[in-house]
Amino acid sequence: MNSGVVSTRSVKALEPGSPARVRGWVYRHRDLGKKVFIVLRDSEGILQLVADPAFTPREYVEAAREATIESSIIAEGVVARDPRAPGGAELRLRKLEIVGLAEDFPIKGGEGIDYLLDNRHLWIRSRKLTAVWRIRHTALKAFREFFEARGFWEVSPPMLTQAAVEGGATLFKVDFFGRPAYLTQSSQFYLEALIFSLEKVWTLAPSFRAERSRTRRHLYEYWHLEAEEAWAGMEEEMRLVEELVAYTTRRILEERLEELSLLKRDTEMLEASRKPGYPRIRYEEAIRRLREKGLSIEYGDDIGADEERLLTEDYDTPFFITHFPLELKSFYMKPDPQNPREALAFDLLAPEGIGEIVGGSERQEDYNALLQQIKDRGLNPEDYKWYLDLRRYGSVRHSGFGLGVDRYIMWVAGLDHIRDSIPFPRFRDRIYP
Ligand code: NSS
Repeated sequence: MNSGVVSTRSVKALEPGSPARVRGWVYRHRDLGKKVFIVLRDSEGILQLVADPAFTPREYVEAAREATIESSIIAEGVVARDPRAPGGAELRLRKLEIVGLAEDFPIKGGEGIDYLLDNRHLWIRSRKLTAVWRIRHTALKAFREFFEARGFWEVSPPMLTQAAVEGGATLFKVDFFGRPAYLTQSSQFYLEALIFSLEKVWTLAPSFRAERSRTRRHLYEYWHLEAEEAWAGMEEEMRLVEELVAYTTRRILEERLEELSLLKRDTEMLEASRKPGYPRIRYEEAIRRLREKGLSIEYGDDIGADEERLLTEDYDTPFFITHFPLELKSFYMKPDPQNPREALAFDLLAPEGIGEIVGGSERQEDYNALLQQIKDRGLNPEDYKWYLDLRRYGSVRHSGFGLGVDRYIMWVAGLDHIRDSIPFPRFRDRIYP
């Protein structure tokens, strides 16, 4: 099947004069009359191919001439050094087979965003987006390595649910055989149920939020990395989060430097985030800083995207905000015994204007207290019956968090908009491909 095909990357490691066979898609095409230059793209990169009557049989020079942009081809030739070629090497063609001749490719450069989104299924071939998918792959791999090394169990919770985790306003309703069901906002409650047997669990799954606000960091469907630990308090959970983020960032710096450079990502900024020990400030302190920066914000006000952006000016690495007023956070969080007006909750904000990438907390593990918290929020305890049950049978202190994978990728890859962190983003009020 492979029949001696090598990648564009490995061709560059071959000695000049070596024969090589490659395959991929026509990325650039230049017809100079006598000679034809093709830049071939495969999953590893690009390589210049040269068809020249001086060394290429006539029929293959013609095939090279006819190979349109995005045609799939298989080519054979001899490796030569050429400082003008991308990567310093080229392949002098002996043979070229067009596998699938492409029609006039609808993306030529310079198109508007709506046109590009309509053609997302073709746009995702771009080198820039391909670099993002490769970075994303390494992040997903690192998440799994991290949890595996720490003895966490990977579990598979459902996406169709009965009740809100993070407030009713952003629920997507589904017709479940005539009864309402919802697309999950978070797998947290199911993870909480699983800690009573597995103790430390994690999952990577989609979450859905019908967000009213259209911002460059919100998707309707996003990938959520969530973990939950029995016997752990907020402090241990924050350490786990920073170690996860530092580890993953380090892996990406080790494996994906080429992709980061193709994206023109300033990696010096990322270097600072390789190690855990990220700064921590309390909500109170965040409000004080925002006031110093000239905002008219009070204790008790929400810290939204704009405020977060201002706070990120003070740091080069991710940093935590902790101890939010209870009413700003979800009903299931545990109040701080030192100051019961504040929740044992934390957010991790990424620098460079990105803002919140992780939300986590210690959970209320006491049955009566949780029931009261549900009632205080005007929620119906009936909807949370099974969740309350978890507090009736061997309840323990426990904590967990959720990391927005797409937001994390947006930060690491230095993207302007979250839509480019994922191949087929769900982010406007219509579904593109
Ligand atoms: O709402 S969160 O802050 N927290 C939870 O859902 C908890 N139930 C998680 C847990 O403790 N198991 O969402 C967590 C993260 C948040 O920090 C963002 O990074 C991301 O999920 N998030 C989003 N990413 C992209 N688009 C949207 N709309 C979005 N909403 C949250």
